Amino acid sequence: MAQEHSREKLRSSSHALVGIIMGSTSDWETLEHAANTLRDLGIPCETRVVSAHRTPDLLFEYAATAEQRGIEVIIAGAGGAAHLPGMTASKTVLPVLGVPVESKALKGLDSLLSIAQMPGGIPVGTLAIGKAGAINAALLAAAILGTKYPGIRESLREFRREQTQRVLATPDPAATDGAPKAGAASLRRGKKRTRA
Ligand code: RP5
Repeated sequence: MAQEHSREKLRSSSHALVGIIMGSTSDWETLEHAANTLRDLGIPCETRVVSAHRTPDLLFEYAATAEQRGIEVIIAGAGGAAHLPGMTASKTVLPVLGVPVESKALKGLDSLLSIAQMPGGIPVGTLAIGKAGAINAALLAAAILGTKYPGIRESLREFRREQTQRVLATPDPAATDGAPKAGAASLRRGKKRTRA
């Protein structure tokens, strides 16, 4: 009850605790998973397109003023020559979590390396490429905020509990699907199962 109350309080707060920025509107289909995850946890966030290459002055202004505007964690997603997370980190001491967007040409490997390979002294917490990275950036932001806000820590605990329950509720996907899978069929025929 107290937990629900603090989650509600956070939800109704207009002040964003997490800033989600991305290099292009084309990154939204990835970064929206971070925004949705934060929303589900009741964590207020703001979302902006801020490009390291196309709007460098805006990037500097955003990063330099985020702390005084009350932002406590920044999630920065970009693809290709993904300089947004690193340059943002260079202008603030707030934690910056980088999400490598899956690029067309190199499937996000370029984004991943651009974000992860920071020089010592300016850290960016780099997540996985694409949707999983966006979701995990939000969960990691929640974990960081949870050290200060007990309501967020409890929301995160609840998320984990529900996730575990969902997995345990479907121990055998073949049983719920109805249709026998190739693996099951070959077992019935007495064939050896091959390792994936
Ligand atoms: C990067 O270039 C953006 O983060 C985006 O992932 C990529 C392509 O941008 P668009 O050409 O789709 O605007 O800066």
